Amino acid sequence: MYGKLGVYEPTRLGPTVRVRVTISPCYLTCARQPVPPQREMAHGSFPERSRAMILYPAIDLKDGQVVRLLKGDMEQATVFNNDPAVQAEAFQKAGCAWLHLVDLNGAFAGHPVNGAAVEGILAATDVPVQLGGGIRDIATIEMWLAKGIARVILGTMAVETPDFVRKAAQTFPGRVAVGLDARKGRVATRGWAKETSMMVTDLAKAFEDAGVAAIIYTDIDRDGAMQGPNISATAALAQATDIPVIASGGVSSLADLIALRDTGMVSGTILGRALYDGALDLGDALKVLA
Ligand code: AMZ
Repeated sequence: MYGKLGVYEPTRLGPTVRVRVTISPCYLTCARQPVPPQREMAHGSFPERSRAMILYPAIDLKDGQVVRLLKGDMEQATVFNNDPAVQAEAFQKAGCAWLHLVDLNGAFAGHPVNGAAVEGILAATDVPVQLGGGIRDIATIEMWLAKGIARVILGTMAVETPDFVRKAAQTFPGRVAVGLDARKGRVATRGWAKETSMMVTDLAKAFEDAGVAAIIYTDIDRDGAMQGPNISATAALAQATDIPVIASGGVSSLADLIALRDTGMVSGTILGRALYDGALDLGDALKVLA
C-alpha cells in the first residue's frame, strides 16, 4: 500500500489469512506482515525526514501486564492495564499507525518472556508492531517476524555484538531497528542494568550503511519522568547519522511533540507514560502532527 507521498506504508492483513512462502526461511513471515515494512528503511533519504513524525504508543510488558517504569527501574513499575490486547486495541482505535512493544522481563532475561501477551496484541490489532526486549539471536528474530511482528528492536546485541545486528539487518531488510538507551550519552544494556562506556553517537555511526531501519534513542533519565524529551541530544544524534531516529523518553505534552517535529530531523517518537497518565491524548497528538 502506498501513501500520499508514494512511499510504501506497511499494513497487516487479518490474523486468519496465511500465505504460503517458498523462498528462504528468512522470509517465512506470517500474512499479517507479508511485505517487509519500509516506512523507515530508506535512511538517508530526505523525503523520510521531511514526512510527518510517526507516533508510537508504547506497551511495556512486565509479568503479562502493561506497565510503565520510572527510568527503567523494575521496582518502580505502575500497572496500567492487566490486558495488553485491550490496551493495544484502544491505541489502534485512537488512530495510531504503529505500536511499540517492549518485553521488559525479556530484556533482563535475555530471551522472550511475555510472548503470550505479544501474541495477544498481534491477534487483536492490525497495525504494524515493533518489538524489543530479549531478542538476542536470529532464531528469535525469525520467530517474531513469522508471528507478525513488523520490526524487531535490538538493544543489547547492538552494543555487545554489532556484527550480529549488521547480519540481521541484511537478512531481514527493513525489519531490524537498533535501540540505543543511554544515561548521559552512554549506552546501557541488559534491561538498562549494565552501564557501558559506549557513546550513543559513536555506536549509531557504526551502523551507518548497515541497513537498519531506525534507531530508537531513549534518554533513560527522562523515561517515565514526564519532564520532556532530550531534544538537543536527539537532534544531535539525528544530525550525526543518516539512519532515521525515533525519540523516546520524557515526551509529556503537545509542546514536546511540536518541539521534536520542529527539529526537522526526528522521524518519530515513542509515547509512554503521558498517554497512560492522561497528560496527552493520542488522538490530539496525532492531530497536531498530521
Ligand atoms: O525499561 C527498561 N529497563 C528497559 C527497556 N525499556 N530495558 C530494556 N528496554 C528496551 C529497550 C529496547 O527497546 O528500550 O528493551 C529493548 C532492548 O532489549 P534487548 O534485550 O535487546 O537489550
